[in-house]
Amino acid sequence: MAFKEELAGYAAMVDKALDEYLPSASNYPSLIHEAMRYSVFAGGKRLRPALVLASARAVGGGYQFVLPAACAIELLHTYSLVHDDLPAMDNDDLRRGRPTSHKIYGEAMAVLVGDALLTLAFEILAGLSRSGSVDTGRILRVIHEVAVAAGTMGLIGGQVVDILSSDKLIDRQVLDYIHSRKTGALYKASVRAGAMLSGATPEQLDKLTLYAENLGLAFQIVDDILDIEGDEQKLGKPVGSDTKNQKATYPALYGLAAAKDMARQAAEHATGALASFGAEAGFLRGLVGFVLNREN
Ligand code: GRG
Repeated sequence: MAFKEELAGYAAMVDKALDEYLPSASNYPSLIHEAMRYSVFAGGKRLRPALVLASARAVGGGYQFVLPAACAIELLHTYSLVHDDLPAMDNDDLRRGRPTSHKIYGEAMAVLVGDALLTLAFEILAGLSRSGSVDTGRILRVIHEVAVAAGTMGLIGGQVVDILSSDKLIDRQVLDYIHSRKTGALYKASVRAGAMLSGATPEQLDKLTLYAENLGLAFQIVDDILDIEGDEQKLGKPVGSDTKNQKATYPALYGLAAAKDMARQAAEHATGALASFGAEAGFLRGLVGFVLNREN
């Protein structure tokens, strides 16, 4: 199956399950449930849940055992975006091409939407034990893994260092720190959760971890490049002409051409990490090309 169809298939599977997990807006108090749904169903690419499902497949696991974890990680990702957009953080009016949560529902509700999505994520992860078909030890390890990825050594740590670094010249080490936490942590938790729940061997887990780290890096460098190219096109400047006065990004530190090379290299390392996997890892391989060549 072509990669894009496979991604659409994963996204459909995840959307259906998310629709079942999220309380309907008819549940009192309806405003918070409506607002949670507004952000979750706003057209995200669903890359992280696809990573959970595809990693399970890569190690011979079944989707039904990891689908809850895939949904939990997407909810956690959406929480981070809703909070990141708040006036106290990035103060963004648009996300995924639509008004941000606080623009529609107000700041207090947007804070609560994020809190509710994060809480629901862990409710769903803990609920993995209810079917009785997944080993409890594996479930606990996954809950721990996702909590660490979301916490001050992961997503939140990356956001803190990003905030503390704004308007400062930062070096490669700090830039890597920020991105490995803001982007890499959830990518890594996604593949590891899918693989761990499916009984991956330690060697498979190490390789998938290396894959996710490099995929996350490629994703972030491409994100920086897309930001610059988008801004320059809006301002009518030649693409690549304005890398000096940008906030710290890979193209700002190294120039556009070198940043593109770095993204390609990270993509090669990601693909290389999958060398010992068979055809079952086809989607994970396809995702590398998708991330490298994406336009949004
Ligand atoms: C508020 C705790 C807290 C953390 C915020 C995720 C984040 C940290 C900030 C968002 C801004 C940003 C550039 C983060 C890096 C990760 C990233 C590129 C997120 C966007 O991911 P996509 O493109 O989003 O997968 P979609 O909309 O497709 O789900």
